[in-house]
Amino acid sequence: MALGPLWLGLALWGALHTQAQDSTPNPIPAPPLHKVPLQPDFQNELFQGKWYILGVAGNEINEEKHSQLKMYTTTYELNEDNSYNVTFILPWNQRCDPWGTTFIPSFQPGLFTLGNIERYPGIQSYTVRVVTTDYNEVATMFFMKVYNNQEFFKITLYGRTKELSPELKENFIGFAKSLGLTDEHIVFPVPNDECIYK
Ligand code: DBH
Ligand code: DBH
Repeated sequence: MALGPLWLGLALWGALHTQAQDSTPNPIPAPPLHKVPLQPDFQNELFQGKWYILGVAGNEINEEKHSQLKMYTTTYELNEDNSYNVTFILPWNQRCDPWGTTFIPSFQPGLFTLGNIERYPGIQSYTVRVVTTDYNEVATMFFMKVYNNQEFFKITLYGRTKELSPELKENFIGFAKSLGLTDEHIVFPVPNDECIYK
């Protein structure tokens, strides 16, 4: 049934967040948006395809809890109306759970909101910003959501391959810190071969 993976994904997503909420009663405040660049002249067609999630940092990310986070992939496919279908396969508990969502273009290229937001209980707003990308090697993304009146943000380092140079990782750490995040909020998912789209 088509709804199956989605609901499963949502349930897992919810579980992750409920867990995270407990540990972050006073999250680091979300940065003012002027500290978060936007990729100039964003080319939505070139951005399509598969990306590996090579780094994650955010005010809900906790090194202790997420240090074993497995690398996963996310795939962007452009629809005719310029929204993206975004699909993931999350490696959870020895299973690979596929799920997906839609990013709807917002008022500038490279800015998106989450489609069907009413399906995500407690999420009041969700925005996505392509911070920087060269399309064929690396991208940095910024996600911000308002959940039960609290602001949560995260940045992700995407790579077209499973490895990036140490320099690119250092840049990512530097960017995370410029947004007020500290080392314990930055994780580099563990490479693995499970659940990776071929
Ligand atoms: O790309 C991502 O990592 C991502 C995008 C949208 C994500 O982890 C998510 C929603 O939960
Ligand atoms: O997509 C997400 O799951 C997400 C987005 C922004 C998240 O988990 C977060 C901030 O902590």
